[in-house]
Amino acid sequence: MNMKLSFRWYGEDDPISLEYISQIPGMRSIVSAVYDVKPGEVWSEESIKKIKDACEARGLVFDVVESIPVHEDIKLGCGDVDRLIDVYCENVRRCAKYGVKCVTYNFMPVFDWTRTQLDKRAADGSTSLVMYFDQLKGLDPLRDDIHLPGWDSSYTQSEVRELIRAYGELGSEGLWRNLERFLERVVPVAEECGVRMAIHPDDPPYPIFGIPRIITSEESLDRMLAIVDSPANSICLCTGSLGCTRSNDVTAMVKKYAARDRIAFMHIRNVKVMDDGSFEERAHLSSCGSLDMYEIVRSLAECGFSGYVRPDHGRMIWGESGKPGYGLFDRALGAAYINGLFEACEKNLKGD
Ligand SMILES: [Mn+2]
Repeated sequence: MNMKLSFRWYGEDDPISLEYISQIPGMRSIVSAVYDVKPGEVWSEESIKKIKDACEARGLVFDVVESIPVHEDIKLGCGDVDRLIDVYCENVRRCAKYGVKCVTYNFMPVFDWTRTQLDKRAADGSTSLVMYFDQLKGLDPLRDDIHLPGWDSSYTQSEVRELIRAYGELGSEGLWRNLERFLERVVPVAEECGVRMAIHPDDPPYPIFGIPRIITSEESLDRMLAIVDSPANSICLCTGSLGCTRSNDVTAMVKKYAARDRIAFMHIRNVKVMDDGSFEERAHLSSCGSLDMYEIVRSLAECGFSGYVRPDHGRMIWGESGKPGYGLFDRALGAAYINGLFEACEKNLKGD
C-alpha cells in the first residue's frame, strides 16, 4: 500500500504500549511529541531521540510529530513573537535531525478542541465524545466559571476571560495576519530540512463563544495554502473535524487537496451530525456516521496518496478506560478498516 499507516502515542506515560501498537496489522509509523515541555521552549535532542529509539526497538518509525504547539503569543501577535518563532523553527530542525518528516500543528486560539461530554453512552454500551448545543446553551465564559473538556486546565478563569477578550479584539483578520507571519518564517525552514508542516483544522470548525476560528472550510484552506505555495505548507486533513459541519463536503476537499499534493497527513474518523448541528463521534465505518469513508479513501487512492494516515478518536469499548478518544481497541478496529479500504481501492485501480 502507498499510504503510511500511523498511530498516536503519548509517550512512556501512555497506557497503550508500543508493543501493542506494533501488533496492529500494517502499522508503520508513530505519531508523538515531547509532551512535557511547555509551548515556546526548545525540545531537548535527547528527548526526541528517546522516542525514536523506543519506536525502532518495536520495529516502528517515529516520523510524524503531533504536535509542536504554537505559543499563544504567536497567535495573538504580542510579546516576544520573533523569538518564539525562532524556537519553533529550532524544534522543527531538531525533529528533522531525528527522522521526522511531518509536523502537525493547529492555530486554534485558547482551546485545542471543544466537546460538551467525553463519555456519552450509546445504546450498545460504548462511550464517545459528543458536542451537544443543548449543553452549551446559556453558558458564557466571560461570566461563568466554565471548564469544558479539551480546554487547557492550566489557565485560571480570569486568564481565560482575558484571552477571550484579547482574541475578540484581534478578530479573525488579525489571526490570519499572525498565521501569515508564522508560516512565512517556519515553512522555509521546514522545506530546507525536508519536513512537511500540516495544519490541523479547527475542531469544531466554527467560532465558539465569539473566539475566532479561521481554518474551517475549503475557502479558508485555499487561503492558508496560498500564503506559502509549497508542499512543505500542507494540511492535516481531519475528516471528523471538517465533517462536523454540513457545509463542508469532506470528500470533495480530499479530492481537491490530494490531487494538488497538499495533504501530508490524514486523520480518519467518522462523526454523526444531528439535526440541530450537534455531533457525536462514532465508529469509523461509513454506516455509523455522516461521512462516506469509502469515497474518502477512494479519492486518496486515485491520487496515489503516499502520505500518513491515522485512525483518529475511537470510542471506548470492551470495558477499556483511559484517555477519552485514545483507547486501543476502537482505534485498532479503525486501523484495520482503513487498511481494508486502501487495499480494496488500490487493487481495484490497478485492475487486479
Ligand atoms: Mn484530528
